[in-house]
Amino acid sequence: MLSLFKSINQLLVASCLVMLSLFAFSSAYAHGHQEHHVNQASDMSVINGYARATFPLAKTGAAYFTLHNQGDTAKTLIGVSVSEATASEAQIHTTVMDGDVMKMRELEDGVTIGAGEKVAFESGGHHIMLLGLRKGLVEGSEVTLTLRFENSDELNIVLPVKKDEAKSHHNHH
Ligand SMILES: [Cu+2]
Repeated sequence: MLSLFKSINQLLVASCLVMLSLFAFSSAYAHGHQEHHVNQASDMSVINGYARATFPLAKTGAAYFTLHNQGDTAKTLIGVSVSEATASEAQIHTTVMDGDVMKMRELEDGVTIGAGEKVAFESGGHHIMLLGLRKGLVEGSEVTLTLRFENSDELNIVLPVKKDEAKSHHNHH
């Protein structure tokens, strides 16, 4: 009788250990899963970003920056959103020549930044187009953008609104 009691006790201890290890395993799994969902595009840095100041009634504007992918895998920027207080929509654009005419086109497949590479979004090339501006873009204010990458990585950036330096510099000549 005593030996039976002893073995039941051992069984309980053993099953308790199994449950403990299962619990540890499942919480570790949940933790890893959670981290994947809040993944920030931390390998991506934004250099020299700004949005170009417009006149107050302007309905479209543009934002420029350079993306530097410091990670070891290529990343694709697939979309951009803009705070609703600023504009109704943001699109990834590129500039193409149609004969002698410069035209802008939406890049619906996004832009891939290779591992270790930099891609410039600049006047006359790729840029972020802001559509449906509420009050234009006032010099000295800020624009908040969310850059969305493949694998649900996101990067929030705050850009200053500035006069186009390249253009005003060019006007001096
Ligand atoms: Cu554009």
